[in-house]
Amino acid sequence: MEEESKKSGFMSWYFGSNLLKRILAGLILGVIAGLLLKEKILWVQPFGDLFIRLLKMIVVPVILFSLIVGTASISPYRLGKVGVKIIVYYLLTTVFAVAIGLIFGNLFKPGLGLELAGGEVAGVTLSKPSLTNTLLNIVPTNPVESLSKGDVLPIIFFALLFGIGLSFLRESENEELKHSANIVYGFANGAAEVMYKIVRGIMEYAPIGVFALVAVILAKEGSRVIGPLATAVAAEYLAIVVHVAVIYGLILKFFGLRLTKFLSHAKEAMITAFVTRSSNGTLPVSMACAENMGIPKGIYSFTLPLGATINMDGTAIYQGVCALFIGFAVGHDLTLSDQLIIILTALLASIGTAGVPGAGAIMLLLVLDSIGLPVEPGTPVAAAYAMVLGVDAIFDMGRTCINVTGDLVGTSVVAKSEGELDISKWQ
Ligand code: DAS
Repeated sequence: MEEESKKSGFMSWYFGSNLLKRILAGLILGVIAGLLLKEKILWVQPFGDLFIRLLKMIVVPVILFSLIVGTASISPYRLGKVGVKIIVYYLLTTVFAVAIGLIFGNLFKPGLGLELAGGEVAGVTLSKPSLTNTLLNIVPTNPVESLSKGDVLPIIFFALLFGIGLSFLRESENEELKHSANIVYGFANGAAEVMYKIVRGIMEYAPIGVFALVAVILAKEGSRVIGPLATAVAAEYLAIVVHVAVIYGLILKFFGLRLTKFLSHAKEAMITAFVTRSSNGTLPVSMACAENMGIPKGIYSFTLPLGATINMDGTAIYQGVCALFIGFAVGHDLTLSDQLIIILTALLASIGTAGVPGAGAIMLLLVLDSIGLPVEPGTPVAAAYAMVLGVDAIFDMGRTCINVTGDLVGTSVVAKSEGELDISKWQ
């Protein structure tokens, strides 16, 4: 198992860094081209807009199928105490994660004063939905209309209900019903895998898309955007450190476990997640780490795949920081009500985020929509989103590492609370 996990860890590292190196090269070349060529490089704008359109194209189908499969794969009868404990843990830590992301975003105020000029639609008046309406609008009156309009929050709500309903039918005593449910599940599972394949294909285009987005931003706005962007990245990583040290540290301590011992056990999964930027791809390594932590397979084989599907604390932190960055960059102050909406939508967005590279940047579109900052090509919001997208690989490495870390912390404390943790592995 150890040898297997080393191989899978190495293979993920090799292939992950390959694309990663190309994306980082696109980023650096974009900065150089933008600063040196200025308006002479603006002709590449369509290649950047194409990247944003590809991401917007895939949001709805990725969420729909990944959530249906993720929830339908949880056996309602297996949920039991372990299932309830791990889902409560996942939801609570994600809410804390968004809050910490917002705290650091408000502390650092990345993008404040940028006042991005953007395109000809800069004067668009942004409609700001109230918190009550946002909560009510989560329940779709017509799911098909929500799908066609790309209203992502109602789609998440409907997909969760559909998946839960499907999970019960898959365990039905009525053989005919059970057979039909498994056909639906098989279709949804196949469709989800097709969507992940398309996302991986879009990520292959990322080096070109990132180059174009960054070159245009720097040609238009100059080097003044580098500082605010670096501040946003710093805010995310500091929020991550606080989340690990404080939230995970206190949770582990409450269950009589040491954070330092946990990190020594989990480091391989954390490093693999960091370089591959894929929770799904890191799953085999996470399971090997869980085995070495003295957690029984009966627990981690349920909690880790579930966590890779619905628990994304790092992504939640990223959504909080970057929603604030984009608000500041376009001169749109986010009120307390806006930030409460961000906590709700970032929680749902992180549940809907697929465990593949770049998925969080796709979900940021949803969070921005929910606070009246839609990403429409040519607008200041699109320019600010392009900046974030340009360095997404750097954001993604950190957030994916924490996504996986949170899954392993939850699995450890649930095993401990069930009295099924081999404590000799923690001495
Ligand atoms: N890269 C995703 C993951 O695998 C997270 C993200 O993009 O936010 O967890």
